[in-house]
Amino acid sequence: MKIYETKTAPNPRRVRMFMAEKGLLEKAEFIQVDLLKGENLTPEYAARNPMKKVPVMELDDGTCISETMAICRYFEEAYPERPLLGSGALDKAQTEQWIRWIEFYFFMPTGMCFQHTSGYFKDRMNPIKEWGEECRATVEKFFHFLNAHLERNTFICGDEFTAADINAFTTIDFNKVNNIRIQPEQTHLKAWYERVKARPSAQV
Ligand SMILES: N[C@@H](CCC(=O)N[C@@H](CS)C(=O)NCC(=O)O)C(=O)O
Repeated sequence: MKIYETKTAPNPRRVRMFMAEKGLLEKAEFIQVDLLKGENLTPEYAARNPMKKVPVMELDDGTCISETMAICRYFEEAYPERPLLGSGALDKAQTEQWIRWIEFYFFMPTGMCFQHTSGYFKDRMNPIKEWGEECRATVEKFFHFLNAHLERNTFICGDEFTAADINAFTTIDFNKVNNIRIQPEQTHLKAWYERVKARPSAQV
């Protein structure tokens, strides 16, 4: 199996961390795609993922799956132990709810803030600084929301570490590029962040 990815990009990191938690990193060959050079924009790459994004998982028979959570879903079904997307109907629904909240209201504005304020992809999009700043405010609000939630919870979905923690943790780390960091008064968020950072999977 191959994973096409970019070591510094946040979506591939979500997949690597998910795989590390399940002890699957050895199963894949990781192939680096240079986004700045546009290696993801070639017809050859588009044949793997017409959306031209990383990560992409390519199975040995050539089947390609893109979208971070679709790749994680594959690993969850193929290697159920230990579950990272919930166990049982209610738990799975709650985990999915958090994954979607984090993806839509935290990860997306984080990416928009980066892309629209840094001009990183200005060769392929039209950055709108005001939109980037609007997204920054949304991200900062979510830091507060998570801090309040984590006052009562060890992990995002309660007692068990899940992919929701992976997604929130990698989003917080990526926010360094936006110069958004955990604030001193966000003590619950900071304590949770340190708990997740101590896991070996946080190093990959
Ligand atoms: N919804 C996709 C998003 C993938 C994505 O946006 N990847 C970024 C890197 S984190 C990318 O490939 N950007 C390259 C570009 O936009 O040209 C997922 O969840 O995997």
